[in-house]
Amino acid sequence: MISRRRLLQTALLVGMLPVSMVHAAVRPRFYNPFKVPPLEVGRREGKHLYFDLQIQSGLSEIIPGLQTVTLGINQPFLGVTLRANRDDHVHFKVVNQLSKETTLHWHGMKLPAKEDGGPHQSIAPLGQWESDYKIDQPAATLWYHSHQLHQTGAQVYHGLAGMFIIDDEESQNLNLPSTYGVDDFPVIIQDRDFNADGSLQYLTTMRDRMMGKRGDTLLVNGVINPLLKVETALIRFRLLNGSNARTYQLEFNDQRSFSVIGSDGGLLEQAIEVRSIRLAPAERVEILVDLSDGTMPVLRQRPHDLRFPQREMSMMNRMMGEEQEFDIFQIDARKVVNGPVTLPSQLVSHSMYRDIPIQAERSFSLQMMMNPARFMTQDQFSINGKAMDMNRIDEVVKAGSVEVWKIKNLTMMPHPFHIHNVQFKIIKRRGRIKSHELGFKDTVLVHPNETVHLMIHFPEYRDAVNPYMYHCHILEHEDQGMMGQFVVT
Ligand SMILES: [Cu+2]
Repeated sequence: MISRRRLLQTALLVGMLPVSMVHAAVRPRFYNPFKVPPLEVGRREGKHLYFDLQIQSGLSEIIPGLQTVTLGINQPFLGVTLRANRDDHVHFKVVNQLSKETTLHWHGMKLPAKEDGGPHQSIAPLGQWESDYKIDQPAATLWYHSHQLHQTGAQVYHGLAGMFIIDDEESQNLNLPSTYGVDDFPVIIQDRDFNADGSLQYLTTMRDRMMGKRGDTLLVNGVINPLLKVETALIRFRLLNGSNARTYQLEFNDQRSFSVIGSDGGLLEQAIEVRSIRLAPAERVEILVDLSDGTMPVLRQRPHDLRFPQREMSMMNRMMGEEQEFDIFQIDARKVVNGPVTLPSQLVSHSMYRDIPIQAERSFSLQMMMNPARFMTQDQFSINGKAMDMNRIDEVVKAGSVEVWKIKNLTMMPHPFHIHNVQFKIIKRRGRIKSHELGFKDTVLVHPNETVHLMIHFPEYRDAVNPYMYHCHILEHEDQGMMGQFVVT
C-alpha cells in the first residue's frame, strides 16, 4: 500500500512537484490539473436521445510513472458525464467489453424496473443491454454505476461509476452557474488504496469486509491532488460521494461559508448557507461557492464523529477511519476578475404529495450477523433478518401510493440506505433535519440506534415481475447481503 508520504516522496524523486509546494501559504499546494470528465450529450432526434456506452477496461496513470488497471465507461477510468433534459426519451445501448458480467444502474432515476440496471439486468461478457425511458423528474445530479450482484464493490472501486446530470426549464430560469467545466463542475470524491506496483488494492482485510473498503488516497474525478483554476467568481460544484464506504464531513480550509442549493433529487426550495456538510456514500449535494476574494481554498474532509450517542464506541469510530483528515482538492481563483456576487435565495417549490393519504407503513431493520462461522461468506449483513435473495420479493408496493418507510439501524455503525426509483423526503430523524437533508433524497445515512422515517411517493411504473432494490450503499455491505427487493404493481 502506498501512503501519502510515500506518494509525495515518489513524486519528489521523479521531479513531479513544483517548487511552489514549499510555499504552500501563497502558492498552490496541489499540483495535478483538475480533470473534468468528458461530457456525453447523446445523439438527438427531437425529444429522443441516443447514447452508446462501452463498459471497458484500460490502463490509467493515476500515480506518476505507474500504470493502474482500471474500468470505465467510454474512457479507461470512470464514466463520462451524461447529460439530458427533463422530458427527453433516452435510449442507451450498453456494450460490455469486459470478460465478466456487469450492469449499469441509473442511480436516483424514476423509471420502469426493467430499465433500472440492477442485478436482474446483468450484461454478459461481450453482451449488450438496451435501456429506454422517459426522464420524468426535475433537474438533478444523479449518477450511474455497476450494480452486479456481489461484485458492485469491486467494480465501482475499479471505476464503473459516472455522473448523470438532468436539466430542466425551471432550473435554467434561475440563472445558476451551468456551463459545464467553466462554472459548473462535477466533483466525484473517492478514496482508494494502491499497491506498490500501482494496482488498486481491494478487500485485503476482514476490517474492509466488515466496515466497508476505505482507502488512504483521495481522488477527485480519478485524479490525486487536483488543482482547479477558475475565472468566474461564482462556481457551482456537484459533489458526489462515489466512495465505497467512507462518509465525509466537507469544509474549506479557510472556513468560508458556501451555499447548498441541491440534494440527491434536485434543487432545494431555498439555498442554505453552511460552513460544512456531511456526505455519505452515494449522496450528492450541489453547492455554490463565492470565490470573488481571489484566493486558493482547499476542500477538505474534517475528522468527524459518526457516533450515536456521542460517548460510545470510539474504538469503532477509529476503525472506520472517519477520524482521518484529508485534503480533497484545491481551487485557484487568483484569476477571478468579476466582483462580489449575489447568491440566489429562493429556488424551486416542492410539491409534497400533501393531498395523498399515507397508504402503508413499513419497517426495515438493518442488521449485522457477526457470526464467526459465517465469516467470508456473502451474507454477513441483512435487512429484517434476511440477506439478499434474487428469488425472493420482500415487499409489494402499490403504484402511485405514498408510504412511510421506517429505517432502523440495529448495528454499531452508520449505514447509507438507498431506495431505487424514488426521491423521498426525510420526515423524522434523531435531531434536526438540516441542509441538504431537507431536499429530495434517494440515500439517507442512518446512525446506530436511530430510526429514520421517510415519506415516499412511488411513481406509476407497474411491473409485478421485475423488482427494484433497496440497500445499504456501503458497497461491501450490499455485496454481503444488506439488500432487499420490492415490486410496484
Ligand atoms: Cu451498511
